[in-house]
Amino acid sequence: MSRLYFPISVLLAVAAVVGYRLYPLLFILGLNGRVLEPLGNTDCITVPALPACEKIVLHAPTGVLYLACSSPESRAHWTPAINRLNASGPADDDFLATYAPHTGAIVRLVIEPPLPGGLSVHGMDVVPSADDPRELFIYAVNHRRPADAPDAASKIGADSTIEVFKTSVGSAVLTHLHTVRDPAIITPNDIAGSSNGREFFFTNDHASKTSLLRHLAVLGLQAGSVGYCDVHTGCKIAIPSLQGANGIARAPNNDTIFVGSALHGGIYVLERQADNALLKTHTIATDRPLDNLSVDEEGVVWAATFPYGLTMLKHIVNATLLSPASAHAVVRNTGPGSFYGEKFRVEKVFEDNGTVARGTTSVVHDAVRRRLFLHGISAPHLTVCAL
Ligand SMILES: *[C@@H]1O[C@H](CO)[C@@H](O)[C@H](O)[C@H]1NC(C)=O
Ligand SMILES: CC(=O)N[C@H]1CO[C@H](CO)[C@@H](O)[C@@H]1O
Repeated sequence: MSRLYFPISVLLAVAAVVGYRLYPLLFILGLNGRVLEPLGNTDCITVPALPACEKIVLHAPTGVLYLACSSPESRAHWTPAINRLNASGPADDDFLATYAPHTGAIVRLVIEPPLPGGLSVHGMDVVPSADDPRELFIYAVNHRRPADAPDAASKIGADSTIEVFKTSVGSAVLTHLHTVRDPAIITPNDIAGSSNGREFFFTNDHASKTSLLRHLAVLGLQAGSVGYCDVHTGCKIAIPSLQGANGIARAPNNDTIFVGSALHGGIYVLERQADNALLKTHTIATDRPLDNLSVDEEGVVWAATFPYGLTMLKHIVNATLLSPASAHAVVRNTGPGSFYGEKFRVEKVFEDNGTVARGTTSVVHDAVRRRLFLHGISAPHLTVCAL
């Protein structure tokens, strides 16, 4: 009896542990029986001249959008965040651009002087200068292909840097100021810049560029982090061990930083300390994994969310696959619930099966002009919706 009892209890324990690890996996992959509910997707236009823009940032005073774009073909070969490391894939023709929604004008920004190692974009931030708000600092992740050993890219990963540019409102020229390369910049994903053109926080989506453990991140065996850099004094890890660290955005107070988890869902709320370390004060729960974050003029956090994570992963390498998209708004709760610890309220504001907005990784809200912009790492077009 007890001899039989022992293996059964062991089996039950193993099943419980596997189940505990597996449920989040089903949730991440969107295999937990979620049904799509189209929302906010009827009054939209698409802009196919701007494909594969992983990150979009609104210049709130003018309503102009800044975009970090590529091509779906290039993303299929070279997307270090998901281990696509074929450095001899299509030549990198990544670019930064602006889009003026009121005229439809698109401008490809010219980098001066050109970057010797080329540009392979991912996350980005655009911040008006504290000295003169008509001047803008642009901070962009650059996943350079390794220059000395392009054949070894799949083993050593990308030679990732963060580039700092200066431009002015309405200008088509980006003046290159700094290339920041540092051991703390491991697998940079997204950036929250500052108004001095010198300091920024960024997420590392993993803890190594290439390794077996990376592939087991989904089981919690490898986490990302947030780093901090000052172009004069260097970089450091501001907070280690954040599962699925992905999009990063700064609250209007500048000291609260939000980081989205592309793995287990949820938004980490971090507070900046005097030494630029970050302290986690909250985690806002969400019902699905999420990606890039932005904060609008009213302090509402907007998140690109993934109804079906697995379809999303397949879509990055096969852009024609309809990957459904959703967006959520996170509002600071000032009602009675806040007293009991519900500091934030999460509301779904957009959902679509992938025809209007496909594989969305970045969502931006223009609170003044009531527009919602959606774009995705391998999406065929920008989507602009009236809200
Ligand atoms: C996608 O959803 C729209 C309604 O939002 C519907 O008209 C269309 O048929 C759907 N397409 C697919 C491929 O499911
Ligand atoms: C900055 C940025 O765009 N980050 C993420 C957006 O979404 C894609 C898809 O998951 C991620 O790979 C990016 O790292």
